[in-house]
Parts: sequence; C-alpha cells; structure tokens
Amino acid sequence: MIQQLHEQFGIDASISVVDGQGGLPKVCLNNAAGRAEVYLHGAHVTHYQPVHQLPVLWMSEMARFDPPAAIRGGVPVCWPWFGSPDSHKGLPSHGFARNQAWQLIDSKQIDESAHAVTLALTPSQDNAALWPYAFQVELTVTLADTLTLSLVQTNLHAEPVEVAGALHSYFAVGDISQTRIHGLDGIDYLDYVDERQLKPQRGDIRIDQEVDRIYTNTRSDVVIEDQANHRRIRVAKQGSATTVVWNPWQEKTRALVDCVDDAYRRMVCVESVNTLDDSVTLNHGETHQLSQVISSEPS
Ligand code: TA6
Repeated sequence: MIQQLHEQFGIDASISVVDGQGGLPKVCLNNAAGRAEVYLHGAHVTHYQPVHQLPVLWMSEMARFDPPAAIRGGVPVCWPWFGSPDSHKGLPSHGFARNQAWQLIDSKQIDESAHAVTLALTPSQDNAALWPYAFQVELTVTLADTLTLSLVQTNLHAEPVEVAGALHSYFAVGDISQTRIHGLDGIDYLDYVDERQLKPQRGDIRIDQEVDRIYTNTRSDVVIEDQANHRRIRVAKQGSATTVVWNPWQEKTRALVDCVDDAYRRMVCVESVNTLDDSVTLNHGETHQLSQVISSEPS
C-alpha cells in the first residue's frame, strides 16, 4: 500500500510516502524551505523544521504509533468536537479524527520551495456511530517558508450541524521557564485550572504551573518567544476566534502514559480552535476552513 501511494503521490525527492513509526504510512515533504512529515493516521503532522533551524513542533519521546491511539505531540486534528463537552460525555476526548486513518488524496508542487499534500477523512462505520451526519473533511499541509495546515469541512447532512474542532499544536521550546507568549494581552480567557473562571490576560504569558486556558474573541497571531533556543515561533490562524494555551506541568505530565515526566519543560500548546460560542453551525452544503500558519525565525 505504501509503495502504491508513493508511486501515485510522490514528487521527485520533495514528496515521498514511506514506512513511518509503527509501520504507519507517513508522507515526507522536503524542499528548499525545510522538511515536514504527516502521518495518514489522524492526518497528524509530526515534524516541521525550516531549513537551518531547529524543529518547531514538539514530539513526545513516548508517542504511540498504535491506532486508534492518538499520537502525542505534533499537531493533533481535533474534530468534530473539542475536549469532552457534555454533549459527548464518555466519547473520545477531542473527537475521533485524530484516531482514524485518513486517505492521501492529492499532492502538488507549487514551486521548488513550496509543496502541499491533502488528506481526507471519509465517513465509515467507525465514525458513523459517533457522528451520524454525512460530512467531508480534508486537511491540506503546505510546506513553504511557513507551514500551513488547513482543515476544510463541508456539511453534507440534510440539516444544519454544529461542529467544533482545533489544530492542537505542540511547540518545542528549549526551556519553558525561559519562554514567553505574546499576543494575548488584554484578551479574556476561561481558566480551566480554576473552575473555568473568566479572567483578563495581563501582559505576556509566563508558564510556571499548569496552564489550560481558552482565550475567547481573538484572531491575533501568537508569538512564542523561545529564549533558550534564541528564536520566535509565530502562530497565525484563519477561521478561528479562539486560542487555547496549554501546558500540563508536572503532575498532569506524570499522569500521561505517553510522556516522560519532565516533558512539560520542553513544550507548550498554542491551539487554533473553534469551540463554545465559536463553534460552527454549517447548513447543508456549507463549508468552513480552519487554518494555522506556523513560522519560526531567529531572535
Ligand atoms: O487543549 C487543552 C486540552 O483540552 C487539555 O485540557 C488536555 O486535555 C489536552 O487538551 C490534551 O488532551 P489529550 O486528550 O490529547 O490528552
């Protein structure tokens, strides 16, 4: 299957389909701008490294490549719900898209420094029980001087359907204690570490404890100042008015089976999200695009 995919979608040395970890099919993008990788399992981007720079996305040393388990790190695609809402109690956290195999449906060379692949999740018995609505959802990953992930979904059900979701990106930092997050000053957030209290963000975000915050009504870029690695990671987005910032800190990290105990020191999640009042109701045939544009530069 992997050889067939490679023959159908490979493009020179820039796009290839290989045996990834756990024998799972992995698409590798490699051009003058850098390298990126995406698994068909979960349409999960697991690597992005601009040329002459350090990897931008964090991956757990203990990530599982054993479907249906979700891969820990990179960019989990959360869809068609976010978190564990009351409407989906007892169902998988963050939906089922990250737990299922997607199909590679397109690959293209835009120019010698820009290549893209598109993956699609198709309705199946696995997901019909969880989501009894006809849908089409695709993720396009574009490696150029930025990495762009675009999640495009269309409601094919006869009636309107409300959908939530996220590009739940884990970013690599040299030392969380030397990291600052800019771009959310003055934005209100729901503090999921303090009974979902609504609070105003004052200044930059510093992380010295568990942080699990849903920032509302914000379409701003977020900049992660990774002082230990002398770089800034910019996270821009379209189609989302909600940004989540998460670091599990010590206790929560210890409770994660797919993380080493001090993993929290080297990562922070900045997620582009549609949830709560920013969930999306799509009429029949309507489409929504949620995109995240990631870039990194020395500072
Ligand atoms: O986005 C933050 C969050 O909802 C946290 O509350 C935590 O649950 C995190 O996602 C990771 O969730 P996961 O199901 O991937 O372990």
